[in-house]
Amino acid sequence: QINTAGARFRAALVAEKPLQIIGAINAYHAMLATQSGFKAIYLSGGGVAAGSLGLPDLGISGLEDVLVDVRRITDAVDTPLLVDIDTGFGGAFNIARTIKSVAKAGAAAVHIEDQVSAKRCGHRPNKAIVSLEEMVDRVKAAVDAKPYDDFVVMARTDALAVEGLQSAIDRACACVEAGADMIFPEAMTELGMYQQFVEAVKVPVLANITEFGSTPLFTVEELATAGVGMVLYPLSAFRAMNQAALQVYQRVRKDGTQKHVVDLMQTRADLYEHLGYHAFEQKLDALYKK
Ligand code: PYR
Repeated sequence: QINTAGARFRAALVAEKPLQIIGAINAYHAMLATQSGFKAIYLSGGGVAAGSLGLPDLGISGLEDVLVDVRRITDAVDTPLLVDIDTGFGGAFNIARTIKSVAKAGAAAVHIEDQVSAKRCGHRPNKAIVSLEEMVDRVKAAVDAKPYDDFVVMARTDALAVEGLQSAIDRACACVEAGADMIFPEAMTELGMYQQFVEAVKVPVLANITEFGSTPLFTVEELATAGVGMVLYPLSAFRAMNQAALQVYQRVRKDGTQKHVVDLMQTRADLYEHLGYHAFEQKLDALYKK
């Protein structure tokens, strides 16, 4: 067992090329993802907003909201967790506090972006970004606040949609210069764009393969040819669970029974299996043996 979360994230990146990073909306999903073989997991800002708060991904949620979910996930699994910290939740000292708090809560890595604080989902229109200088200051504050060297600060740029590819690449290079460990070019529209980032930044590059967005659903094999280091699926399971939940709610309401949707459900036996329920029960029986 490698003893810091950041070191475990870096080891995963070496072990798997490109590294698949799968979104886990809560502690139980983190367990399911881990048991499915994923070597790294992700807490989406859009996911915290929608799933934990019932709010859109518009910079409404704050550090405490994210920390609650990070702690729950890292208490359940050792799988290294990448956390979306949006714009860092404020100025230099707020960013420092965010990094320290998220790392203390057990996260391995964060991504911090160059949108204005009243941010939008990366795959929606009308985004606005801060200047390159302001983004570099964010990265400097984040890197300076690292509690240990292996903690990963990833810089995300949303510039493609606002200023174009060259500006996005320039920003990424400036962030690496300022100490960013990895680069997340958001909302790419062509495979070749990733390759240009990879060649320019010389640090691992993440491709966000989110559904129903601006980026085609490139496969791991395709992204490997472009030299991408990490492939992110931020909300895939969340979208699927939402669809299943809505079907169950609507059918139970309409039919007066859940009989027609039982096939959509995880069985009690499977739930207990993935949770390790029986080990807890046996422990209890052993503790309080009569
Ligand atoms: C999100 O899922 O919220 C991202 O920013 C990728």
